[in-house]
Amino acid sequence: MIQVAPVAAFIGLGGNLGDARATLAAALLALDGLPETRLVRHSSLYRTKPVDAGGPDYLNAVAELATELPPHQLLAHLQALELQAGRERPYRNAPRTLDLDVLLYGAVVMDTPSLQVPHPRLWERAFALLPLSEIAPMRVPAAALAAVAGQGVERLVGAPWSTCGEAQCGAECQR
Ligand code: PH2
Ligand code: MG
Ligand code: MG
Repeated sequence: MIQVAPVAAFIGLGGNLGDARATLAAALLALDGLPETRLVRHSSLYRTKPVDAGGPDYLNAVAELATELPPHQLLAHLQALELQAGRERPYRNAPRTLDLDVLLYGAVVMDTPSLQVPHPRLWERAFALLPLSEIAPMRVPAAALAAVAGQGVERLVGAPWSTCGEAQCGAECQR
């Protein structure tokens, strides 16, 4: 039997069609249910202005997974979850019910036609960097945050948005 140590993978969640809050909350549970994978923690929910895109404001968040899935298998599962959530791709950056992006996969750097890690636009996007820095401050230099200031990203405080056990997390999800 091959033993594989789990890797910390950070997944960006986003959506701006339908009940995005409910869709993102369901996506967290679905991520926790992936094979060889556990949801470790997740960020608050953020309301964000569309970047390089039109349509309604987005809701965004970031989740940390501990996974033994290799990067491309993880990607395939994320794409299946997007489809299950009714994701359509009529044109680039079209409004969507659910977008699940691999932002970081451990310390892996890879550049393949279907998957680039770290996400190639991570460092330009406050809607990904702010929630990432909330749950993994060591992975986001202060200068990177400063570079994306003023992009119209609002952290939603108040009622818990997920049913994973811990509310505005940062703390490990208790499940
Ligand atoms: N995703 C995009 C393009 N623009 N803007 C916001 N605010 N949030 C997103 O998740 C987002 C976007 C392409 O994936
Ligand atoms: Mg995306
Ligand atoms: Mg995507």
